[in-house]
Amino acid sequence: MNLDGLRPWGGLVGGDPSDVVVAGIPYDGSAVYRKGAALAPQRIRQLSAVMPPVTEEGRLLTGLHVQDIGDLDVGGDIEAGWMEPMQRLAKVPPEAFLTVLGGDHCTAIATLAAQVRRHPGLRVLWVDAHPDLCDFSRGGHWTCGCALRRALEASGIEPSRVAIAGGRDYDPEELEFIAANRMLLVPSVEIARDPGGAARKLAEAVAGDEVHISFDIDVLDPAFAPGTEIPSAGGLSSRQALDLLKIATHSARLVGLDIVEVSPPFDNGDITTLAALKMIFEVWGMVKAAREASVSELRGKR
Ligand SMILES: [Mn+2]
Repeated sequence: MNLDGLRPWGGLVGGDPSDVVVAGIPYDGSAVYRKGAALAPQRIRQLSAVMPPVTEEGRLLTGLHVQDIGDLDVGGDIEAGWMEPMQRLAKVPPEAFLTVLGGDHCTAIATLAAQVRRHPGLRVLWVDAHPDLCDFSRGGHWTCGCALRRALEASGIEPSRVAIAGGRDYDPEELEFIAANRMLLVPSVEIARDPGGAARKLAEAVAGDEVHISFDIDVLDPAFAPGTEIPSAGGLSSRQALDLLKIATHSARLVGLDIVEVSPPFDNGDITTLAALKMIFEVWGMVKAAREASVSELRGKR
């Protein structure tokens, strides 16, 4: 792909203060099936140059100050290494919308622990084919199947403050944990059968609160996102995922997004990386629209 003359992030450049802060966590040591997600931050950044600074609804993103602070190192082992990147992310001013590029889903341990420090009342929308709620999975406590379970422990976020969207592959232990902790699970099949109803159910769960979206690209059907550690059939189209995010977070205050499990070595013509970028740019559009609305509301009150 010829990227000559194009600038990263659609040319949206940083400023003080920043509206958006981007960081990468190039770690895939928790992947048990296929590694490759460590290469995602670099590829996502490279291809961010092809994105126009305009949303799909024609809203301009120009004027959005995006600051990319580069990659954070967790070392060779997330169990020993999540604390350092967490502390760096926690220093990002709470007014900035945090965008983290994984890495496998265990990078969310650092991301969510930082987010709850920045936003103590945080709720999480975990968008994923898998709940990642195993205590022990595929030979370890810190493998991808345990990502959310470890993230809850590391962050102290109550399980009931997490809503899971797009699930379709479960270990029995995960369903028990979801039931025992009264977590909301809206499976892929429910989203496919009744997209509006499923999105509204999620919207009710997060309305009025600060919300972080943890977006595992494997929530998309492998037809839309083949470049991932473990493709799972029966997933969402990218269209369904975009609509779901928009409706589900409409009455919430978005404070962060992490996109994980993009695996460039298994991608096909970069369609998975470009799908991840579409999600990022549309979410930024939602953030910008919400900020502009609150500014004009303030002006109206004056
Ligand atoms: Mn996951």
